[in-house]
Amino acid sequence: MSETRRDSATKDEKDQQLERHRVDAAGELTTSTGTRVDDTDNSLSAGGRGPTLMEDFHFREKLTHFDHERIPERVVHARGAGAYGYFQVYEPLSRYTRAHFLNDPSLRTPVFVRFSTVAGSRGSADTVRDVRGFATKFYTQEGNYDLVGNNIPVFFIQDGIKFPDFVHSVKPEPHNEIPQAQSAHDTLWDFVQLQPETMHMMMWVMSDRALPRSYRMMQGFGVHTFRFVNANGEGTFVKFHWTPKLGTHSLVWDETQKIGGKDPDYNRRDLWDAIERGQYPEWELGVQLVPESDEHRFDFDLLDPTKILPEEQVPVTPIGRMVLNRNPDNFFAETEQIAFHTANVVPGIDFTNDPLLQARNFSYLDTQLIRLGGPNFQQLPVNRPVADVQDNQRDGYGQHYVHRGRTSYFKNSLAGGCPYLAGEDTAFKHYQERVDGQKIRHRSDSFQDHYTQATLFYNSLANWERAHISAAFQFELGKVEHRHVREGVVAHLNHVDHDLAVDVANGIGVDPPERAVANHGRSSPAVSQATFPGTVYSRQVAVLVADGVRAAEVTALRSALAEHGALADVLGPRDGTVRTDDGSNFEVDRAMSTVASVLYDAIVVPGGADNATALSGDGLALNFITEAFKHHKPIAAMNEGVDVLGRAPLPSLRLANSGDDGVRTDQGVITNRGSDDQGLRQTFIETLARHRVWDREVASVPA
Ligand code: HDE
Repeated sequence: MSETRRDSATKDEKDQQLERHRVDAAGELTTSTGTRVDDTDNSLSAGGRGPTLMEDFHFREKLTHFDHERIPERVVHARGAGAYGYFQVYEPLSRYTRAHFLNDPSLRTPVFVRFSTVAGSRGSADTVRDVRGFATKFYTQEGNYDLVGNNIPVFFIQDGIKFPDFVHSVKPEPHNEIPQAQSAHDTLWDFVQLQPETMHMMMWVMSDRALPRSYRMMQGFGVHTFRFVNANGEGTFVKFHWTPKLGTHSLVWDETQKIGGKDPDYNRRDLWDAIERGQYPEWELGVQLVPESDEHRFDFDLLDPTKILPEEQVPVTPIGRMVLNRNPDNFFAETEQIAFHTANVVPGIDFTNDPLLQARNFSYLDTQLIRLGGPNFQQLPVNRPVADVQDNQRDGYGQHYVHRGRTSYFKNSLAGGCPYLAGEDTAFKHYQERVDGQKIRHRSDSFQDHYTQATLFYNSLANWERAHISAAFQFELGKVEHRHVREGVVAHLNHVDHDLAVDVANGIGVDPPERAVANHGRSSPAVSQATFPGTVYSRQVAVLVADGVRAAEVTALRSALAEHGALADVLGPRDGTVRTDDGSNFEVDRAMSTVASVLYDAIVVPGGADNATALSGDGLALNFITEAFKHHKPIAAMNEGVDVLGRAPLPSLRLANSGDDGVRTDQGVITNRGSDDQGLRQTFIETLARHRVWDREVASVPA
């Protein structure tokens, strides 16, 4: 059955609940109390040129409401985008957890997911270097469960009491509020150099993980070790992993910065468009399970959120699948007002003593009280559980329920004892962990190793991934004004990997350090993005055309891509049509000047003699090709189109020559002259599926 947005047959419980709150524009204009309004353009005044009268209640209401339209943005994760969908478990997990939604494979639990950047304001660009939030609200029949994760499996700090310090350091600096949504500034790196527990996370943030190609192409992690609890009250440690069906893929740094200007909504738009097209993003949920008895089996502390549990030690078991298939109707009402809280749990899922998680369990509720203006934010449509709510909470700003009766206390006899206490089988039961200790302010010794896993991460990466990390450190530290801060970070890097530290030091003009420790040589290949499978599904290809294009080549390419779910945008010198080589008209999708190479995954130049001549003299078209090459994107050219590549400032490549009949591929540049169009299309699609051509030599390309 197709999963269309408004097909009532497929409406899940959450969608049906929201339906009661949806409002469509219709009928006559009114005030907010329903009085009909026949003029909303002219305020009531004493004469045509006289003062506005207080009596104009419509004017006052309109302006007053407008004046109050903004709420505080989230203190972190202010910029985001979200969508609805469902989660379905594969097999019952009763051995580990009693959570109902993880035990009934026939059940589709409605979800809302909000993706976000962390440091930037609500209006900042999507493609900045940053961690991405990946927060999922499961509207389960036992209440809302929030899995509030990130796309990086570790965190900057170990104890939540450091969170304000960390966030103050990464946010724009307080004296001039510069820079927006950037980590490349003195205060962040000063924090880092004085807080070595950040080093593992900083390696991830300097990696390509911080530049996702799409929200649909990033992993998600619960970060903390949580606890599953089964019906017998037995606990199992659990780490959550979301794995995207499309693979995990990133942009390149230069590209992200250009997209920031060309389309600051790049990731938001991508998510929205994919869902509108019916190309629903999908993730598999996996878990790493550790028996309680193995708590101390590892050379790091399971409670330390700056550590991963390497997949090679404890494999990830897939347990279910999530599909996002419906865009919100209203950004503010839904995506902005959704309120996540790590302490929103259901029976069968519990916390551990991870000190970061413990702090979060305080902070998220607290933050919603100020952000959403009072204690009734759970009544906002997007936040309402589909499970029945029977609390004795009353009153407060924006109370929406009309509670009837005389009682709002427990115990009562006047309302027949309702609501009464839940039974053993339905109530949340806190895991009965034995705790005893002295009250101390002291970080456990088991939290003190800050470098081993930073090195492990670095060792696990492909050469191109490592090169990106080094370049990122050089860029970021190159913006830092204080020399001692640069030196401090290099000193920590020297404990991660000496060669990396030397490379970075040389790039930022500080003295390369002496070798401090030997690299332990261990790795965890699962963390490398080079290991992720790819697909062309939903990839965007730009086809550059001008008058004289051989339209048959474009049409054949477009249908070959469509067969695999990829999209071709035909870009012309102007909107409308171009003439083809046989004199007919061919419709273009967009004018080349309204988009940019950075918004596409690959570029194709079709043949046609006049087409090639026109594109060869078009600086914009040549810029598309040059930038795409610089950003490691597949490029294909057919017949005369091959000549256009020769006009772009690329390194010398083995391109198809006239008289050749066959496909040539050199560094992901695929060309043919002659009849083997199908071979070209196939090679192009295979190359596109690999996302980028990382072994390409791009240093000399001026873009
Ligand atoms: Fe958050 N975090 N956080 N965080 N966080 C918030 O809650 C906080 C942490 C994460 O799309 C805030 O509603 C503290 C880790 C996401 O609405 C706030 C600490 C992880 C989102 C808050 C952390 C996250 C938030 C701001 C350290 C990954 C966006 C607005 C103890 C596992 C949720 C809000 C959304 C948002 C506090 C650390 C992820 C202030 C105190 C670790 C995805 O409550």
